[in-house]
Amino acid sequence: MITVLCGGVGAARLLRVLRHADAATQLNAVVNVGDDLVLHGLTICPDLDTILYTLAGLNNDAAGWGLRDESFRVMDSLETLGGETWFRLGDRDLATHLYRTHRLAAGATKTMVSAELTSSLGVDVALLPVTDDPVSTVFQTAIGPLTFQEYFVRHRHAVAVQRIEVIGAALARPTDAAIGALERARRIVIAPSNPLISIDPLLRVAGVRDVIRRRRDDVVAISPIVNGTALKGPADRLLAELGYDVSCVGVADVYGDLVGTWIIDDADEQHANALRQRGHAVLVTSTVMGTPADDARLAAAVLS
Ligand code: FO1
Repeated sequence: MITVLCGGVGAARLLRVLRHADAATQLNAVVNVGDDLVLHGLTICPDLDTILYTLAGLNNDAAGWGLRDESFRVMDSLETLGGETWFRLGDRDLATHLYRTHRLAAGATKTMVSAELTSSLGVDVALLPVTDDPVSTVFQTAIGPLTFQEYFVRHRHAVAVQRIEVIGAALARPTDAAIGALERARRIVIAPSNPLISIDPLLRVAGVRDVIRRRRDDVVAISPIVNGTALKGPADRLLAELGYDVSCVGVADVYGDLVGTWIIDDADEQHANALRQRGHAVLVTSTVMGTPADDARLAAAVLS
């Protein structure tokens, strides 16, 4: 059993690579829910849905979110009515939000709904929200507080961030399923998601860091920063804005003493000693996913 701490796109791609490399191992995804939002009265869980769609083979790989072969007729009609369309909800994607919202209104938890959705779409990875309690990532910026999607989508993350808060995290409790997945896994993997806006919000849920720290020797993290840049999204700029080194070493400083082994890219070989001096083991390999050979190499590094 392997448990992966997940944000959105980077985690979804890693899970797809691991699933393809080893069909036998039970894979658990403990997923951030700080991106979640209620819009048009619908509860939307972007990180859970990105992983669900990617593992179901239904995702729009180029966009990094939503479904392939999608249409936006509802959004176009909503635009005509003068409704809110800055957060693009595809016609088929809406079915997921309608289903989840209906089930939550009936008293189901996000954990239960995630299990129903993975079952309906034939996904054999356990999709586990880190908590079923309300948490919300908020960015304190030069133009005032922004919710995650206001920052990421509405303002295209083109605004400087002074601080990141996760409202509700101190009162939130990790689910029993998430704790069980973290305690029973032979290995815990921190996916190459955005360390500050996807993984750290997940770690701030009360009790999660303690569970992971106890398992430090079995915790492996893949750096999302390669050669000073993020493969996707604003992770590199955010690290700089919040005073971290824009490298795998800066990411190691975000996670601190949770990580036993860092897997870094060949391009970052020169940082290996700094990581070892921080008490981490280091494995240098090709960490950029994309070709079958690279995917197999990364999977072998994570699984071995
Ligand atoms: N990202 C965008 O940049 N623009 C969008 O209009 C957008 C809509 C959207 C709808 C559903 C969903 O699950 C994700 C969506 N995303 C969109 C991505 C979203 O911002 C994610 O939170 C990020 O990918 C970070 O995980």
